[in-house]
This record gives sequence, structure tokens and C-alpha cells, in this order.
Amino acid sequence: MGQTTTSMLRAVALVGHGAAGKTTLAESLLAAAGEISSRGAVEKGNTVCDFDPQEREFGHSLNAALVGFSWQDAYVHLIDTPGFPDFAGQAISALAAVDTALVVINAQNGIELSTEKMMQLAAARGVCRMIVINKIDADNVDLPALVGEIRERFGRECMLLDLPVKQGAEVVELLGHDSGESDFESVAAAHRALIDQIVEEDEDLLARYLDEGLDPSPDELHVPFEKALRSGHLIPILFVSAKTGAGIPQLLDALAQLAPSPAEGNPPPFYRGEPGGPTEAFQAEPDPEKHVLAHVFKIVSDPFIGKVGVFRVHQGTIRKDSQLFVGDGKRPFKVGHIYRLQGKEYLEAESLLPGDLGAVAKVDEIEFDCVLHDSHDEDHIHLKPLEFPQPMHGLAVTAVRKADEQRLFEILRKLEVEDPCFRIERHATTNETVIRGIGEMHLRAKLTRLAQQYKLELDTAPPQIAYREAITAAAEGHCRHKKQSGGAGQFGEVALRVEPLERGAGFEFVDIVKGGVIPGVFMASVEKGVRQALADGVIAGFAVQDLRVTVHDGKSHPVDGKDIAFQTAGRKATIEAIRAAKPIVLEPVVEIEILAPEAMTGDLTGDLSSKRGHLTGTQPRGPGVMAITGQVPLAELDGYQSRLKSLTAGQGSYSISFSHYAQVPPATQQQLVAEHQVVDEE
Ligand SMILES: Nc1nc2c(ncn2[C@@H]2O[C@H](COP(=O)(O)OP(=O)(O)OP(=O)(O)O)[C@@H](O)[C@H]2O)c(=O)[nH]1
Ligand SMILES: [Mg+2]
Repeated sequence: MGQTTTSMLRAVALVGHGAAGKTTLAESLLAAAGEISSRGAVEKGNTVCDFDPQEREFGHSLNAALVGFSWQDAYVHLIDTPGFPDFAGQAISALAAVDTALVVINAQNGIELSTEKMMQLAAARGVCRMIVINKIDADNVDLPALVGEIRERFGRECMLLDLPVKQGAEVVELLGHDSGESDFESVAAAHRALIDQIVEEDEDLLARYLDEGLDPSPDELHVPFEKALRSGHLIPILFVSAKTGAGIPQLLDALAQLAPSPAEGNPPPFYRGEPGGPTEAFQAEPDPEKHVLAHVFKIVSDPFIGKVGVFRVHQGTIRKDSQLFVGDGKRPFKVGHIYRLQGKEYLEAESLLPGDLGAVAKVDEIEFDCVLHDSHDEDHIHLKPLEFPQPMHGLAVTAVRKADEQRLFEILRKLEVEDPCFRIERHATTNETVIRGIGEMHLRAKLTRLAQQYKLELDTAPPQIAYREAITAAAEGHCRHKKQSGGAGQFGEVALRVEPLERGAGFEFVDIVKGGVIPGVFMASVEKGVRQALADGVIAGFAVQDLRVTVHDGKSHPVDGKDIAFQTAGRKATIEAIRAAKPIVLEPVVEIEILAPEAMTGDLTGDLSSKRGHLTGTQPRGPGVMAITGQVPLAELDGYQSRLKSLTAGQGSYSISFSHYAQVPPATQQQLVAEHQVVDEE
């Protein structure tokens, strides 16, 4: 291959449900393109993309992996992404780097949850979609029925680009073939339908085609084909077997000839704007001569290489000696080495063009989702934020070895910067470190990695639930704080009233004292004392909320009136009032959405009721899939991931978001109060 240009580049992501065959397909493409001598297998743990020891052991991808190969005149950058919902963050961020998503469907299983999700997400970001039906060699596949299902679900724009022949041993491409046999549909009819759909994008071509009745040439079809792909007027369907190699040459040709170049895809959704100010769309041009604009879509913390930023170049050329700015940073960094990635290999490159994917190492300022550029003209440019699922699944962690306590946070932080769906929280009040992720599997993968890569062993426990306290009646509280010891004394007296407010109202402080019996400066002290009492909690050690505290009387002293005396009086008066105001303990309740096979709806709703949950709806979501929504106390969801897995044979998934606080059952309240008394006495 001679000099590479941007028009020769393709950036493509393999997305879709777990075990659809994406990693195997990447392997087949690399082998057919001559990049590797033979195809590895996921079962043998020797594929280029699943190079991480944990992936090899688990038999599934956990991270997005980058590879590249040449085919005909094109150079294809391919990202293999994990299909499991727990690792969706890696698949979602890959969408920011590519012009085409190959949505891989397992012919044996049909449309699955992640298929749906990735079809939607790719469309929402303007990424051109092609559907690849894999495993056409397998037993018990019904391809005509699957095509019907795909059209019903994703629209009639899903059109055949090729068809299997000889019982799936080979595949016939349909743009260039208009006759012959196929396994289940007429080649002539499928060819005609495809051409009809493409020429609709070009009025002149359509008129000529109707007049003359002759097929347009491949050259004439190219521009309208790209247009149809960009708008979603055409979503091509291709058939392959990553195992036997059937359909692989046709898929390679489609990538080289039909997948959009950086100039042919939808422009990336950049915008310009300072934080908090107005924003305007910014059009990056895939022109190698312009200023540099690149977007970091992946961070890797490599124990040997350090922090690696993986980016897509959208404009300009990055060279090994370039100076680049990170985001709005004032000082540039010198790039030094730039790399292309081939699985775990870092291949040094001289320059990277618009449409290229590459990496830089050891630049601390680089963060996930940042923009790299080489001129202050491109300050304040960002890519439209990606939408990630909220990490709600939590585990409280502590280092097994005392000596590791110091480095625990530092290492967790490394994992946090590389995964947009992984968070660390530190709770000062409970002295707890909590890690949060999408699901149990996600967190387990992190714990294994900490143990294997960083030799850091952690003990885990369910995190404490963020309970609160509230009151259910109005009551009075009074305190005269008086201290006389040697020199200056302390004096402050406060009388106040507490009243419940509606749920979610928070806290109101009202001062109605008359005649300045508590001087203004000391009223601030009283408020401080009240807030202190509320933050510490009264009956069970949880913050008190949803109440009004009205200070209506008190007394000061010309000499002994002191800030500390009024703080103490305010705090003690509040505690007395709350104890008398029929206090209760509140717990967080979450909205839950469970996606599961329809047949399991009854079992799951029953299970939810047994967890003090209440159902708000059941709605079909795609063929055979039911979405069950409801509200349930967060405390009841401990271990729910495993439970759902066993109830649905691994087919269900769920997501939660905070809804409101509600009173705990009396037995729980008694228990929490008793536990608090034990702590108090210790
Ligand atoms: N019969 C058959 N099996 C296949 C084919 N492609 C992949 N497989 C098998 O399907 C299983 C899953 O393949 P992977 O390549 O790991 O699937 P994946 O989509 O990468 O899965 P995740 O990484 O979990 O998202 C493996 O056992 C493969 O050997 C195929 O074309 N035919
Ligand atoms: Mg995989």
C-alpha cells in the first residue's frame, strides 16, 4: 500500500450482545486480511482482542480492543467491544470514535437486549449502522424468520446486502449480482429492492433508472449509498460465519468499498462553549492540513506503560513531535511517541490522520472524554457527552492487609479514570469507601484485576444504606447552658419548636424572638448548633430532614453570653425537641426497571412484592422482552443481581435510580436505634 490518505480510512466498531461472536469475527477479519497467519479462538484464549488474562479466563470481552488491517485500498480501524451490559461503558464510548457500527446478531438467539440498546445508541449519535448476522453455520437457525424479526423491530430500511448460498457455506453479494440461487430468497428480487432503496436518494439517478431500466454503475451508486447510510434510510444486513469464514470476503469488501470514510460519515457532534455559557455546534473537517482536533475515548492504566490515552483524530495531523493542548489547558505537552494499537501491541507511528485511531502514553493531564488540539483557536470545544448507565451497584471495601490502606484509594482512582461507569465514594461519617459499578460482574472484574495486577486484596461488604431521620409531630425543646469555672463564664438559653415538613422539603430555620433576647450574632450560633444536631442525628445516628425549627425565646448575658454557649444550647434544645416529636427513620426507595424474557414476568413481579416493592407497570420492550417497572426500598436489593440471574437463567438485567425517602418498618427502626445506642455507649 502506498501513502495513506484520510479517504482510505475506515473506523468501525463491533457491537452487540455478549457471545454474538464479535471477538471471533475480528479474528476472522484479521486472518482473511493477512494481518495474522491463522484465526485464534475465544475458547483457546488466543485471540488478538481478548488479550487480558481475565478475558481469557472468563471467555468474554471486558474491554474495548483496537486492531487494524488493510483490505484493497482501505485501512480499517476496528474496535471489538464487550457485549455484556455490565461492561457497556466500553461499548458506548467506542461509538464516539467510529463512523460505522457493525451490530453483530447471533443467528441462534436472534435480537437480544444489547442488540436493541446498541442499535438505539448508534442511531442517536449518528453512527452509520450495518447489521451482521453471525453463526450462519450453526444448527437450528432460521435466517428468513430472523430477517423478518429484524425488519419488524428496526424498520424496512434493514435491507439485504448479501445472501447465504449452499446452505450457508458461502455468501452472494447483491449490489453486483442480479440472478442465481440463494438459500432462502430470490437474488433478483433482493438485488432490485436494494437498488431501488439506494436510487431514491438521488432524483436524477432515479429518473434515469426508471426511464432506462438499467442498473446504475457502482460508481454512480456510491454517493447515494453513503447518503442512505448516513440518514438511516438504508441499514444493510450481511451474513457471516466467523467460524467457517463464509461471508467474510464480502464483509471485508463492504468495509473497504461501502463503509463511510471520515468525510462520508455523519459529522461528529462537537460544540463550542465555555462552562455554564451558551454553546454552538462546531463542525470538524477531516482535513489533514487543518488544526488538530482529537477526542480521547478510552484511558488505559497500564502498570508498565503508565496512563495511556486512546483517541480518534477528527481534524489535522498528529505527528510524533507535535505539541498538543489538553482541553482548555494553557500549557501544551510534547507528544513524543504516538502509537497504533493492535490488540495488546503498541506499534509506533509517524503520523495520524483524520479518521485514524491512536494512542499517547504518560500524559497525566489526559482524561477520558477530553479533546486534544494544537491551537488556542480550538479551546472550549467538546464532543456531545455520551450517555452512560448510572453505576448504582455498590460494595464497601477495605484492604485485607493494613499496609495497603494507603495505596487503596490511589489504585482505585486509576480504575475510576479509565471506566466511566465505575465510581469511588468516600463517606466521612461512616468512614466507608464504597465502589460503584453497573452490576455484580462489573465489580467482581475490578476486584480480580486489583488482586492480579496490583496485588491488592480487598474485603467487601454491602455498603451502609443512607438512612435518614424525620419527625411526625410538633414539639418544644429548651436548654439553658451555663458554665461557671474560674474566669469568664458561659451563658446561653434557647427555646425552640420543631414541626414536620413534607417529604423532600429539607430544613427551614426561623427566628421569631422578640426584643433581641438573643442578639443577632448569637442567633447565628444557635443555628449552627441546630444544624449540628440535625447532621449528627438523634435517635439512630442519621441526618434529620424535612422539618422546621423555630426559635421563639431565649436569654443572653452581657458578659458571659458566648458563641459556644449558644451553639451548645441550640444543639441540646433541638435534640430534646426531636426526641419528643415522635421521630422516625427513613430509607431510600428506588425506581427499578427490570428487562427480562416475557415468560418470567409473573415470577419477577411476585418476587418484587415479597421485597416490599410495588409494581408500577409491565410493558413489552421488543420481541419476547418485558420491561417491569416499580419502586422498591434500596435495602431490599442487596444481592439482587445474583437473584435475577438465577430467576431468569442469566437473561434478565435491571437498572435503578433514586426515587424518594419513606418510613422504615417498625422492626427495622427498633434495630437501627438499638445499634446506634450500642455505638454510643462504646
Ligand atoms: N458456530 C459458531 N460459533 C461461533 C461463531 N462465531 C463465534 N462463535 C462462538 O460463539 C462464542 C462467543 O464468541 P465471542 O467471539 O467470544 O463473542 P463476543 O461477541 O465477542 O462476546 P462478548 O465478548 O461477551 O461480547 C464462542 O464460543 C465462539 O466460538 C460462528 O460463526 N459460528
Ligand atoms: Mg468479545
